Amino acid sequence: MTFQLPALPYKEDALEPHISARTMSFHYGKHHQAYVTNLNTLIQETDLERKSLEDIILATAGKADKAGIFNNAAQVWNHTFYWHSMTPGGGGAPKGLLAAKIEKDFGSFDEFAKTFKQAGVGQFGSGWAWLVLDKDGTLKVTKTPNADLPLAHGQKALLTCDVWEHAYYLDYQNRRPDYIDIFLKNLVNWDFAQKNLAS
Ligand code: MN3
Repeated sequence: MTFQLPALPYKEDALEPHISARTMSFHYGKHHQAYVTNLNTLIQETDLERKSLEDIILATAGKADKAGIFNNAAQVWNHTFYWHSMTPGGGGAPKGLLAAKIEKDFGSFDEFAKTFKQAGVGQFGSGWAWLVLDKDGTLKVTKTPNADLPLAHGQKALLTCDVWEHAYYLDYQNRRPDYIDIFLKNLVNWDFAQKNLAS
């Protein structure tokens, strides 16, 4: 099996002015593509070659001698998930079941937003901020370093924000907190998170 770069769910300039077409062109066209290309090279003629992306991630998570494969497979998954976590005209508060569950598990939407921002700002170096459904059935905010992801910890991902510098540096330079504010205010795709919760 050869993995392909999945299509973006919108045009490269669709998230402007919040995320520029220039950032999208590098982030999607160069970074995401490189993870796909590297993964295909690394699994060639191994027993992972015919497995799904999720199975490759689960088979290599936590194995030091498979770190290269894990990192590239997880980054392919993470980026596809991140593109869908945003939508033109997104942001603000969710509605319906997800809104009720956020209120129940975090106390309020504002408390969730504060915790999510803290996770993204507080991730030292590269990584990801997540809204997940944990094993005990409650919603949690987590952060993971580098390529690590909820799937490797038995959690279901509902939403993610990429906090690697390549996600925001061209548009926000060192201002990661501003990028996360904009992500929450103008970009979050709550329909996608709701769909993930229901699946
Ligand atoms: Mn990235």
